[in-house]
Amino acid sequence: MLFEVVSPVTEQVIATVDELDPVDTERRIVLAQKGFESWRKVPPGKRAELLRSFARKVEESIEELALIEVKNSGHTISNARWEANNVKDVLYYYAGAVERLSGLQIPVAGGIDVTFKEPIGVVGIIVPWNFPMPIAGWGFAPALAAGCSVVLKPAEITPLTALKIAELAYESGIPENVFQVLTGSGSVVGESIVTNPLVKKIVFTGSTKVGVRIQTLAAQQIKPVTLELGGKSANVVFEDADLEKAAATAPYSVFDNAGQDCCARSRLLVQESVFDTFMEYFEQSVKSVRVENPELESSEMGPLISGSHRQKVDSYVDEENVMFRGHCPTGTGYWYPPTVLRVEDKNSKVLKEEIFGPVVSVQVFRGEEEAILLANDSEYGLSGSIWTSNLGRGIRVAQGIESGNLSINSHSSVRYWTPFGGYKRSGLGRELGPNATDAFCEVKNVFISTD
Ligand code: TAP
Repeated sequence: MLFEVVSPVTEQVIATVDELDPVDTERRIVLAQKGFESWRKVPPGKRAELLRSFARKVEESIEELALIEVKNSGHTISNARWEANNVKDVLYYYAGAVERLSGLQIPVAGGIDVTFKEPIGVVGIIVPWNFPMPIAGWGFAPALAAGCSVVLKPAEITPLTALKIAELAYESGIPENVFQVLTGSGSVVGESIVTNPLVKKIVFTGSTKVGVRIQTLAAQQIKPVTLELGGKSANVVFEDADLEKAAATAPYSVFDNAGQDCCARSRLLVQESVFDTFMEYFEQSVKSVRVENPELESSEMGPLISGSHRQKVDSYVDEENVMFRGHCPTGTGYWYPPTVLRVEDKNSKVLKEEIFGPVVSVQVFRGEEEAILLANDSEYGLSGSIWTSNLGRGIRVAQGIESGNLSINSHSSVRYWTPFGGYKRSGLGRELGPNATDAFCEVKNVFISTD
């Protein structure tokens, strides 16, 4: 069976891709197990060299990968280049980790203890449609470095860059069956991966609803899971902040990737004393966001991923609450304008649910304590920003907010050198950073008697 892939820019079919069934999936997982048995024995120096070779292949293909993503996902060309570069970067970074993977030697009574870090086995990596390249790379680069084989399932609507990356892996010399892409739906291919006993670890990025389902299924086999789930992050602006800078960058913290970003700061909290001044600056910057054909170098925001997703985003927007809007094209493409809402009801679903589109709601706070209370008034805890010129306040507020990734005077969320993940219903476990390979290793403890 084949399924069609549609471009959100042209609304045209741009590719047809294999739709695997449970039997195909099982067969590919058996091959991945064979791949694992040989890959785990590849000496560390050689494994590192193969990962560097894979990274070089990605590096040579940045433009091609970026253009595929623009067409398949509607990402702007500049973002798509960043995403392809990020895959290259994590491959180089974790190639460097291969030769540093080591256990401990522990003195104990009657002998010594040594610990070995052993690769866990076949790893299933299930990724969403919003950032197909980097999210896949954050899973497969450390997994391969640890000596695991990988079955990667992209979202059915955005499989094209994953398929290209699999080709590059093969051309770079990564042995057959060690890195495979399994295309098809989540309910069929995704669940077959999660429930297959040969798959020893799941890395899932996606909605909290599906994350709960995956954790429940994995629990039947006591299978470890890393979950990277939804978000509803706060952007907190204090009166002592550089208001112009905070307002000029705020649109990119929420409208980047058309708001289809788990780290989007979709709740803007502004201190009452500077509310009017800040909102004036913010309106100017929202209206200047260039929403246009994502292939253009000048484009800052492309369309939403699909017509049905646009309908869902729009269902959250009550015209009475709209403070102002940016511009977007009309006609072909799933366009939606950057939209700013003022919502008074703290229990409104606009403030509670992840809209996953270019929509931000604005709230007012009086002091630090209220800012923290409002920021934490969410079931999610993934990301967020704090704007202040008082570093002590910035740190106090960062300590008070329940979230896995915060930035002070910045909208940065992801740096591959540092751990990334969520509090509360935003996830379980951490990706990236120096310890990411540990999630793909078992620790074996061996006691050696000296008697
Ligand atoms: P989901 O609908 O949850 O889908 C994510 C992936 O899971 C897709 O590949 C999907 O396949 C697959 N899937 C669906 N049902 C499954 C099942 N029963 N068993 C196994 N796999 C299944 O999310 P989405 O709509 O693609 O992505 C948006 C969500 O991802 C948002 O909530 C966003 O916040 C979250 N997200 C989180 C992060 C981090 S790092 N925390 C990053 C990006 C996105 P098909 O789509 O092919 O059916």
